Amino acid sequence: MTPESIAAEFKVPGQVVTVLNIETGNVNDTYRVIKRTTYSEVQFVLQRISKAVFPRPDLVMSNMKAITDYGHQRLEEQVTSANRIWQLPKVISTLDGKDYFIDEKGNYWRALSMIASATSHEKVMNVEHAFEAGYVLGHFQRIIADFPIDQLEDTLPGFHITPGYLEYHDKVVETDLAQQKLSASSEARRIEAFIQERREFVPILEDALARNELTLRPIHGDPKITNIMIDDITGKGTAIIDLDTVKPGLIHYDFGDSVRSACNPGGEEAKDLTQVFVDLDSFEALVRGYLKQAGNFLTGWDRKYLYDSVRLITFELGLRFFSDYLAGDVYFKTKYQSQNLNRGRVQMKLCESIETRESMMRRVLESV
Ligand code: GN1
Ligand code: MG
Repeated sequence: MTPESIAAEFKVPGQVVTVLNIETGNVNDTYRVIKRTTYSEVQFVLQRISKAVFPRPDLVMSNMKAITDYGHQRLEEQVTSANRIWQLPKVISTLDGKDYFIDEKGNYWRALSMIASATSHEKVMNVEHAFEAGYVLGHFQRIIADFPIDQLEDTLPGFHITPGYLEYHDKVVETDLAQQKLSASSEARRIEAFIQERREFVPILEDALARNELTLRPIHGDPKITNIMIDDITGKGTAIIDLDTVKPGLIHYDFGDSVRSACNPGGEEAKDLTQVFVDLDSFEALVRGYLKQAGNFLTGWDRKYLYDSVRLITFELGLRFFSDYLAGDVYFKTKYQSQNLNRGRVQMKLCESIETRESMMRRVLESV
C-alpha cells in the first residue's frame, strides 16, 4: 500500500490531495497529509511506527490514546485560567474505529491531529526559545503528573536505563564489526576511552531510584527541542509532540534530555564541534521556565539530581549513538555513513562541556 492509500484509512473528511514526507525524527517515518473537501482543507500527521525500535506498537498506541485523552481533559478544565492556549495532538481513529492501521506488510500506522500555525526547530534559536523548552516540558509533566502509572505500559523496556545501554555497548564492542570500526578510526577509539572513564557514574540515577530517593512518574521520554512546538503568532510554546515514549520513568530523564537538546547551540547534527557546548544563559532560562511549571511538584531529592541528570542523559545519548555506529546502524536512521559516529562525538563533546561547567550549573540550579 502507498502512504496515500493508507492516509485514506483514517477518519478525516475529504479526499487525499498529497502526502508529504517530513524528513525528521531518527526512528519513525513521518508524513504530512493534506485532504480537501468541497469547502475546506484538513491536514494531519501520518506515521509508520518503527518495528525495529518498538516491539509492541499496539501498546505504544494504547499509552498514547490514554495519555492524550487525559491530557485533553486537563487542558479543557484549565482553559480559562491558563495564560496561553495549550495544545496536544489527538489520536485520529481509523474508519473502523481503531487507534492504528496495519498494512499488508504488518507495519503499524497512526494518524495524529496537526498542531497548526506552529513550528518546531532542529536547534535552539535564542534564550527565549530555551525558556519555552523548559516551560512546555514542565507544563506537560504537571498536566500528566496524576495519571496513574500502573495504567501505562512499558513500551520500550530499558529506555533511559543507562546501565543497560552500557551493558549493550560492552556486548557490541566484542563483535568483529565493532572491532573493525574501532581499528579504522582514532576518533572512535577516543570516544570508547571517554566511555570507559565514566563507567562509575553510569548508575547514578538508577541507584537513587533503588534507594527510594527518586520515584517513578509519568514522563514524556523525548522532550528534545524538535518536539517543542512554538506558536507562529505569539512566539510562545504551545505543545509538546512525539508522545511515543510517554511511560513511567524519572522526571530527570526528561529534564536532562531537554537541557542537552535546548542548551547546545550547535544542535545534534553539528559537524563543527566548536559550536557544541552547554550555553549557560540558555541553561538558566530553561531552568527558570521548567521550575515555573514543575517547581511545585519537585522534592528536595529531585532537585539534588538535576545536574547529574543533564550530564548522564547527554552521556547516555552519546553512548546510544556510538554503540549503534559500532553495531552497524540498526536503531537510529542515518543519511550518511558514520552519521551515528558523528552524533556520538557531538553528545560526548557536550558531556565534556557540562562537566567543565558543573559548579556554574549547580549554582544556577540553587539560585533560580
Ligand atoms: C530518537 O525519533 P526521535 O527523533 O523522536 C530517540 C530519542 C533520542 C532522539 C535523539 C524512541 O527520537 O531517545 O533522544 O532520537 N527515540 C527513541 O534525536 O529511541
Ligand atoms: Mg521520539
